[in-house]
Formats: sequence, C-alpha cells, structure tokens
Amino acid sequence: MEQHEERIELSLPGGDSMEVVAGTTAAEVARRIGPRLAREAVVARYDGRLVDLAQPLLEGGKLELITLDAPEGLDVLRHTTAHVLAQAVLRLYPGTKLAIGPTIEDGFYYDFDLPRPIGPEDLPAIEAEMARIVQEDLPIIREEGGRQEWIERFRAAGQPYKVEILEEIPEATVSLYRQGEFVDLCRGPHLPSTGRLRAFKLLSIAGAYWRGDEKRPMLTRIYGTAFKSKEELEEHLARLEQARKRDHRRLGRELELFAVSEEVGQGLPLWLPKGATIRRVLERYIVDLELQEGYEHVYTPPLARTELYKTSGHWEHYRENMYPPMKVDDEELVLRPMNCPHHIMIYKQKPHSYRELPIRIAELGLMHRYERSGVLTGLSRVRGMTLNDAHIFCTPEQIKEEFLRVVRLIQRVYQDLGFQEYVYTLSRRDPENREKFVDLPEMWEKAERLIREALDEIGVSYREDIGGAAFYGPKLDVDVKSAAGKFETISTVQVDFYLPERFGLEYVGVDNRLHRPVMIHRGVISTMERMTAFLIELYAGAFPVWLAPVQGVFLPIAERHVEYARAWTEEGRRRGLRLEVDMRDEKLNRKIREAELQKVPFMLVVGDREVEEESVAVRRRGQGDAGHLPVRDFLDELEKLARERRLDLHLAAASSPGVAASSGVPAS
Ligand code: TSB
Ligand code: ZN
Repeated sequence: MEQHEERIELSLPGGDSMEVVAGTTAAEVARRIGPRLAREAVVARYDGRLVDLAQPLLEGGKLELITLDAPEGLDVLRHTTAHVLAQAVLRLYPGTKLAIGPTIEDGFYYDFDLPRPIGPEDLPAIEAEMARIVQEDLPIIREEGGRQEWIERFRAAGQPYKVEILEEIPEATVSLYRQGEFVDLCRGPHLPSTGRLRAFKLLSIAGAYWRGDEKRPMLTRIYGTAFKSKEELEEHLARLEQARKRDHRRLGRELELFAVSEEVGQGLPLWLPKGATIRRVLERYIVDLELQEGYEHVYTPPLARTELYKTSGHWEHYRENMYPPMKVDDEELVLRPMNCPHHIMIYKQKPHSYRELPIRIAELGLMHRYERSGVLTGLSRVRGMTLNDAHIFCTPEQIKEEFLRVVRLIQRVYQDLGFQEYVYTLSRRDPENREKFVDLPEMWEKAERLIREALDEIGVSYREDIGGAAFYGPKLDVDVKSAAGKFETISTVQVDFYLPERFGLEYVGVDNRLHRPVMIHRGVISTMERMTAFLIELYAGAFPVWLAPVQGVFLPIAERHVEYARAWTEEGRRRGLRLEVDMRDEKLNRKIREAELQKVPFMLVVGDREVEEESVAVRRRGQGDAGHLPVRDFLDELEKLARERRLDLHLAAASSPGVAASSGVPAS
C-alpha cells in the first residue's frame, strides 16, 4: 500500500502560501524560498510564537522567517551569545555554577558562581574561548526532558541554581538546549549553530546577588553584547564610549563636584564646593520662581515620630523604603522618607477658609530613603536627598487649574535648563497590589480622570506606567534619559485625596460648612541630587554660564600680571560672577589645556598689553580665540549671559574691533 504523506499549508508574509509535507522544518521552508533567506534566517515566528528553525512544522498556519534585521532576531542572537559565554566560562573555569543569562536592552548578561574571583582582565581570554566555540560551529539542539530527571542531573553536575530554578517550574517537562558538551535549561529559541555568531563583545563585570537578594550568594555578572555585523558592533561601542564620557560619576570626580566616602556611608554623597555651587544656583533659581508663583517656603526637621507615619499610611505602605526607627527619651523617631506629613502639620496649625486656598507649602526638604545598595548610583539614586518639594492644599474645583500651573512651571524650568527630550508618564496603581497602593478604587479613578482631563486640555501626550503610582495616588511623572540610556523621573505631580482624609484636613467652604481639601504633591527640580546628576550628563560637564561653578578663569602670562587678574576677579565677585585666577607658575598652554579640561566657559588671558589697555584676551571653551575686550565690557557680557540663562557662549561685544579707553582698575 502506498503511504500518504500529510500535507499542510503555510501562509507566508505578503500573502504568499506554501504547501509542504507535515514535519518540514522552518529552515527547509527558508531554503525553498531562496538562498539568501536560507543564509540569513535565524528563527521563525510560527502562529505568533518564536521557534527554532529546526522545529518540525506539524500543522498548517502562519510562518514568518526572521533575520537579524528584526529586533526579535537580534534578541535571539544575543541569547545564544549568552549561552556561548556560559560554555566558554565552564571550559575555562571548571566547577563554575551557572545562574541565569537573559538578554537585556542592547545586550545580555550571564551570572556565574565562579570557583575563583575574576576581573575585567580575564574577559579577553573568555572572548577568545567564545571565538573557538564559534569556530567549532556546534549545532544547537533543543531537547525536551522530564523536570524531575533534570533536577537529578543538574544536582549531580553540581549546578544548584539550575536545580532551584527547576524546582519552581510547575510543568512536568522542560526544554533544554545543547551545543557540544554544554547544556542549559532554556525556553529558547536559539540560532541553529554557534557558527552563526558574527560580532560580539564582553563589556564589563560586576557583582550581583542571586535573585537580587542580599542574603543570597554574591555572583559574578558578565555583561556583553552582540550585533549582526562588526560595523554595527563598532558603532555601538563608540556610543558606549560617548556615554562613559558623560557619566556623572566620572565627571563628578574629575570636575570635583561631589564625592562618595565609605566612612560617611553608602548613598550619602558629599557636595564639594563646585558641585555645591551648581546646587545653590538651582536652589535660588527655583525658590525665586516659586515665590513668583505664590508658594510659601517653610523649614521642617528631617525626622519625626513614627506615629506620624502610621497616621499617614507610610508605615503601612512605604516602610520598606524607610530607615529603621530610633529611640530617644520616650519618643520613637524615624528619618522621614517624604516631607508631606510635616507640611500637613503646618496646614493644621490653624483653621482655614476657602478664601485662603490654594495654600502652597514649599520646602527644599531633606529626606532619607532606604534604597538597596545594588541600585545606588552616584548622585542620581541616593539614600539621603533634598527634594524641591511642595504640597498644594486646594478645593476640589481648584485641582485642575493648580495641576496645570505646575505642569507649566515644569515646562518653563526645562526650557531654562535646556532640556530638549523628555516624556510624560501617567504612573498608575497596580490594582492587584494592595500592599503598595491604598485600596480605594473610586478614589484612584477620580484622581486619574482629573489628571487625564488636565493633560488633554493642554494637549500633552503621555505614556502609562501601571504600578508606578505613589501609594496615596496617581502621578504625572516627567522622565528624561540618562547618558546610559535609562529613563529617570525628574518632575512629578501627584493628586492625592487620601492623606487629607487620614489627617482629617478641613477648610470652611462658601456654605460655612467644613470641607476636605485635596493635596497636590509636586517636585519640579526633583531632588537636588538627581537633577545635578542629570545636568552633568546632559552637558557632559560643560555647563552654560548661569550654572557653571567657575564662569571664567584669568590666566596671567607672568607673575607681574597676577595682581591685575586678582583685582578684576574681586570686581566680578561683587557683581555675583564666579571668577578664578590660575596663579600657578605654568606655561600658558598648559593652563589653557587644564581650563578646557575643567570645562570653564571663558579663559581670560592677561599680559602686558591687557594690563595696559585694561582688557582681556578672551578664549571660549572648545572654540578658542574670541578676541580682545575691555575687561569691564567682558564682565557686563558675562553678567548678561548668566542673567538671561543663555545656553550658548556668544559674546555680542567681542566682535567690536579695537579697545575703548577705559575707566581704571577697580578699587579693592
Ligand atoms: C513630590 N511626596 C512626594 C513629593 O511631595 C514624593 O516624595 N514623591 S516621589 O516619591 O515621587 O519623589 C519625588 C522625586 O524624588 C522623584 O520624582 C525623583 O525625581 C526623586 N527621587 C526619588 N527617589 C530618589 C533617590 N533615591 N535618589 C534621588 N532622587 C530620588
Ligand atoms: Zn508629598
């Protein structure tokens, strides 16, 4: 009897279809379509699911072959590269225990428990072993296996982390991927063979706790990336190098802006004089703007009795982020993680009528949050921080207008600071998570609706983040991208019906009855820490004049010109300018080079001619010679650049030729 082979119909992208014998692989389909696709396909999407090219297709359906030009293809490439990394590490360091090796944005990592510590200097040898595995062109084969059986096998192979992962998988069968002597527990899919890797690089090495839990072992995490071609890899590495140059931790050290000291404690940065100058400029700027906007500034202590946070709900919903309490006399005190309860106590100092509302209480408030040591980052994520905070107490009718005023204030500030790219995010609660968010569905809906209406009114588009809300209410966050490409929240505006309830806040309405006010929590400049970190990266340390810690440095050519430079520095200081004199006995070129490295906007060279003419020879940062100027004119211009918060270094008067007779060295 003749046996009939079952045939299935595959629909391909672009409306084509193909009839094949059931059991044909995706790789075979690619070959039939053409040699190019056969060469370039790395995985397939089969009825919406990504599968290996070697997977037999048993039923008819949609089939799409995916190359490295698609993000999914690139992701599979990186995942396979992670396996090759693990195989290389096992070859070089027998006895290594494997944890997990996922892909991440732009790359992958793998966590290892190594028999001996390794460092960045070991990465080239691992890369070389990886290259050998690529050379060997090992086929990558998927296997299905019994969970219980593989628990035993991994246990026998001394792979406790794999055993732990398997023990938590509910299914009875699991999938594994084998390449040569190496086998890893994995959902897949993967490239068909190790020879398909073309361009990869190991980037760095770091410590990471197993499951992110500081009570579990510290593992070694190796980061890497892979691309379709050498050229694309090179481009990516160049971008990383650019990001590294902007990294605020590195610039913070080089430009002497801030320091982190082990003796002081993790996440508790020290502001050095130059960093403190940037911060002071920002603080004065925002406080002045807030005064114009009708805010009232207060000072409140950075700690309070634990009871206060029990009333507010922080103790119930936010305790994980709080430092533990301390006992003093018969009071139990805790460092505050937020300033709201203190401002509420200020509101409660006296009765209020609707006529006084909105009341806008503002403070540069010092707060402390317990952040896991693994997430602490320079100034951008710290444990001790000062927030440009305010709480607006208003009537329900005033919410929208007050909310929009804050959004407009944020837009104004971003313009002054030179922010070009930022995104709005509506951070909502996760209704499943009753621990982190108060469980009052109607309240959340009302607050979210108000925020959406306000945003629609001014035509601001926004993305949404489920689970990003504060425990007491939804918020509009404004996020920027750090040099490393990570989104970080700078500004926040939050609508809160909850805390007024908890504290029983009241005002007397038009009807002479008592009503409950609503609170808007808002931060515009963010914490001084995070804002400064972001500004350092945005400007790569080359701040505009109004923010620069040193706006101009005098470079006397010889000892006899120092006095002149000093006198004018003092005059500048009296005008509120930040000038310095480089008094070292060094060659002019060297002084210029160092001032450039310190990214000082203006270098003011002074020699015999300048002393005689009462002028300066101006150099602009990164642009060289900007001509001669009477020194007074230069100071006027510098004042103007700072006052107008200009982002460029353009001197209007510098083009004027010749030097006018001037008016004498200032008295000091
Ligand atoms: C705006 N109660 C409100 C306040 O009234 C509040 O504290 N909101 S917050 O929790 O979202 O924090 C405000 C801002 O502080 C955040 O938007 C973020 O920009 C900044 N911030 C939060 N945590 C840190 C941290 N660990 N390091 C630096 N800045 C932080
Ligand atoms: Zn608040």
